[in-house]
Amino acid sequence: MNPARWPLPASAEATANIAMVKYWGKRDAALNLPAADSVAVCLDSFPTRVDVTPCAAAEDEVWWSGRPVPPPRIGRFLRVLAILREQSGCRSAVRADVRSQIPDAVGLAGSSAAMAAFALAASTAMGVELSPRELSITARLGSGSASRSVPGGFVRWHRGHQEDGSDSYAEEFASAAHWPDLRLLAVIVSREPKAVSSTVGMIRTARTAPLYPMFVEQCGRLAADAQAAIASRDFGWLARTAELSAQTMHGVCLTARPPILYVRPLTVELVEHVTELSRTLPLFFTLDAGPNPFLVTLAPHDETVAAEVARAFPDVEILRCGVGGGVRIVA
Ligand code: 2P0
Repeated sequence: MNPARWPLPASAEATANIAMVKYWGKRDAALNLPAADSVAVCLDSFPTRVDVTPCAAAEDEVWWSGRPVPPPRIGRFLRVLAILREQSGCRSAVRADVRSQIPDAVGLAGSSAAMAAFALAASTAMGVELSPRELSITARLGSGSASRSVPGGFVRWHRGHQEDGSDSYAEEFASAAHWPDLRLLAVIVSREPKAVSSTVGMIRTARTAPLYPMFVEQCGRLAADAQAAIASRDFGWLARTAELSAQTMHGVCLTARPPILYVRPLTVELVEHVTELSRTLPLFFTLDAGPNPFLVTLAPHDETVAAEVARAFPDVEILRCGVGGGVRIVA
């Protein structure tokens, strides 16, 4: 390799992924190694694009929706660039431009898509060829959940056991085509940025919540259940597993000190309404580190679910997605 050739311009796209079994807590904060396995579904819509270009400035630059990413957030991107530089020998600065179609900071996992696309665009720009597993690991170093936006489809992120994180990566266990009827609806009840970031929230929970060991203990079992439920397309089994994972994550957050409460009154009303609807429709909810639930259903019921939710909550916005994704280079 001739380092002087690099960097070259490169662009990549990825979509967010929504966990059915949640990642909440790290066994190593510096390497973003999770305390337990998690299982997620990658979305087919609302991609995030990252363009990496050579930069005349002395230092690397990262821009998000036309604005420079400030510290400490830029540190995640610089960490990934530092690892790639070790492998490429490329010393010149780069500029990365992130353009997300997901509303920013509303807890819809936009950072997972951005970091996955960034890892592919930056590694390509620097001439570093990574296997899918290595790319997932590189994205993980920027943000844990980004490891799951690399493969696409239905994915499991392995906790791994090595101290260096070399066995902690996400892989697809079923393609998007395996369950084409699965539909996800993001219900936006609030666009306020969350008060406690996921990174801070999970560290505080692990340190202070008395119920946290119970949460971690059940993750492995729930991940196995979710994977088996998806493999057999057993909607009811997936619904029970995913709701239990989300409920216990939020329950454990409540027992942290000071308590972490991501839901808002409207979230609670929505969850109650969805629970009522689920008596007659294939439907369940999941909740990430924010007030906006994701609803999961099967086509053709997504029309009915969206209409019922819009009727009961006329002010919420609903984004509809299927399963897809997988990071890719784009022109
Ligand atoms: C998940 N979340 O499994 C869980 C559920 C939020 C709630 O993964 O510190 O932004 O960058 O590794 O990846 C969000 O965590 O945290 C997340 P870092 P990340 O989807």
